[in-house]
Amino acid sequence: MTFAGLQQAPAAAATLHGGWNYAIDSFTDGVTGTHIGGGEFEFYGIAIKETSDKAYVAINSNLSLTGFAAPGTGRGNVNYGDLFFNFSGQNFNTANTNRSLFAIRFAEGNDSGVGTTGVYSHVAAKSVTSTNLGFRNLNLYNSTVVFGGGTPSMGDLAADDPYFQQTGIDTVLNSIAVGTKVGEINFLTPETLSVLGLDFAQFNATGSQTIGFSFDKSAMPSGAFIANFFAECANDGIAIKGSFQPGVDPDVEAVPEPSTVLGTLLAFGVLGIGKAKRKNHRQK
Ligand SMILES: [Ca+2]
Ligand SMILES: [Ca+2]
Ligand SMILES: [Ca+2]
Repeated sequence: MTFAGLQQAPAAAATLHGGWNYAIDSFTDGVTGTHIGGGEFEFYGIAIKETSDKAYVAINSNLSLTGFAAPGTGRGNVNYGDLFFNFSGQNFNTANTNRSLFAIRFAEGNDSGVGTTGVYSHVAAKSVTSTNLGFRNLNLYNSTVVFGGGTPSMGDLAADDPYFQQTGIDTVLNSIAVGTKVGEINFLTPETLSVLGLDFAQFNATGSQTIGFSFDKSAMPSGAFIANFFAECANDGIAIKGSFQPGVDPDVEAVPEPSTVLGTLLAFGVLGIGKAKRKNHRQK
């Protein structure tokens, strides 16, 4: 039985497909000026995949990695905020107070408090909405979307989920204030993402931009997490529930004692040269 007029959110829970864990956002909760839904700030989805040692993140959205040019805003553009990972099981503000958040700065031109793109631990988060023509809190954002005929969502979380503070002044903590750099990120082309099995279109997530990058899982803990990011203006946001298996650190795994390496190399070297010489002699 269906109810006419009752609009269903695109996806209510994390969805696994082809090794990617997807969170699909509302397609009608991006705010661009007075326009609601489908504009410059519409986020469609985020997906995360892991191998034994790498994690992959992909974002489908209408916002380019250079941001939305807007004179007078922080660094002259309204960009992506930073991508936060919370393994603590606590809500965002508590994890932030405890400095247990991890975060990734992936937009080089944004207002992040850390100097370079990469993975950070012991992160303290800040709000940059006021310097990016944005919403002072999520409650105002949600009401604006509803008033404009859209359906607000936070991907795997409801729009008003208490995981995030909903009210107050400048409470959308969307940017890294400080953190300790623990890893680099490597950007991936849409072609590489496609080879890795990424397919947002199966969920009708067809934003103009697909952004992807990888990082070493050794930079983060294993276990369940909630990850999220907002636009710097909080004109859209999305969260995903996921988990990482314990990583296999390739550097630790395959490094025998130096003396053993030297001995092995010498042994193989001598034997190898001997064989090659004998072979050459026979061929001549
Ligand atoms: Ca959206
Ligand atoms: Ca900015
Ligand atoms: Ca959203």
